[in-house]
Amino acid sequence: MLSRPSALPVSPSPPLPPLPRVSTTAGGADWDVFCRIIDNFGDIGVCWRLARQLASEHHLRVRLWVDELATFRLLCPQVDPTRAVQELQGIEVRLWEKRLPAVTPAAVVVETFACRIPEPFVERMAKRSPRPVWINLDYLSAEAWVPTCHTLPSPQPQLPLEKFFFFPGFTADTGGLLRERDLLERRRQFVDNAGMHDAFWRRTGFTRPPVGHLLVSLFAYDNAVIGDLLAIWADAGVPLCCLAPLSQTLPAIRRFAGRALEAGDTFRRGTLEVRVLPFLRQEHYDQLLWLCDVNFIRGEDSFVRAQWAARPLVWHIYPQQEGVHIGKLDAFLAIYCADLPAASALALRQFWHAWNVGRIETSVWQALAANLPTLREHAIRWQDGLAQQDDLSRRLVNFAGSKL
Ligand code: TRH
Repeated sequence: MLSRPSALPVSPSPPLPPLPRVSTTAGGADWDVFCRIIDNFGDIGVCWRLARQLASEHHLRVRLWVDELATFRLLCPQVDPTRAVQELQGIEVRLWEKRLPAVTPAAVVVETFACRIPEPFVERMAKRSPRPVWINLDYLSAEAWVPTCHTLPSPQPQLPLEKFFFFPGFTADTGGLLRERDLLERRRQFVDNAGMHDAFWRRTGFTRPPVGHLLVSLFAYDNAVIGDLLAIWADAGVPLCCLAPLSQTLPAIRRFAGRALEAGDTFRRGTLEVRVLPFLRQEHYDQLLWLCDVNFIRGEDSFVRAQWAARPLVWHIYPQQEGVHIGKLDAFLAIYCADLPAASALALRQFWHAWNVGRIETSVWQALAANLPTLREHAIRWQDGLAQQDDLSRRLVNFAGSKL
């Protein structure tokens, strides 16, 4: 069971005062988006990104319900965890409490990751005229069954409502991937602008890494082989700067360093330099991915962002019972490696498996490192291919529009 943000070494916030009650805008919302933060950041990472796109690119009045504001604030420091209703970047953010206020459901209601909207709200949806379009935004997967289930309706036995299942994916016959309209242009501008790089390093409390260092970002779940990999990098004889934002990797990094490291600290051994970064706001995390030569990412949202960064990536997939996640890992490797030269595909497969099953040999890292030039070109081609497709928010708006 993965540990929640409270495990992260973040300064304890003062006890929360009672929540003020304020009424909503009379006009209500066009879209309701429900987000339950199970564990980690992916749920809110995806929902906050979607809500902003629906508002800024599709000019919709969005009401985002979140059951845990403290975690939300880590990704978006403007969030005020003491407020039950607040306006953020044109979005009405509401604390999802046990009893929801009696608001009128929006024309489109998005339940994310099967977070189960409270019954009373669903009953109000059934009484609303016209009835809302009810969509469950599901988890991302590259598995072959996804296109066959995408947009399938599921009639609700007790209520005159249908819920549609909307699956993100990598192909035209799925829901696609979240990609802000200006994302690739923002990346292009950042990558070519040394001043913006310096601003990034200053913001993280570091100077620019020495030229010639391989820059590797490290965001993963707690993983028994983190120490082994750091040791391999320390003895590799190739200068490598590992940039680790605060996450579940920190305990293993501390064990390797043999001392307590905090955000802002640097640790060196052999040819390895480890920098512990603060947990970055979402748009700054993108910049880290754009700056690095290899990105270790996890879960769902950072996995997608690393693909838009067009750099070689290593995916630590969300562990599931009975190794189900390895099937999902292989499903993605099958499409990602399809046009890769055999040697590079083998190196990538072997390293991703080693990283996810927890056994890393020096030779497996050396093979991946030797294939980085090819993997770099491939990452650019892969991103180009994905960018030819409409993004998820566009497909979701079109789908909902077809049901309204
Ligand atoms: O945090 P995650 O492990 O979330 C997981 C996954 O989404 C998984 O699929 C889901 O089942 C589980 O939650 C419930 O990984 P993910 O999806 O990459 O989300 C991390 C978010 O945190 C992403 O939006 C990027 C953001 N982030 C920052 O904003 N700043 C940072 O410094 C870092 C490291 C991440």
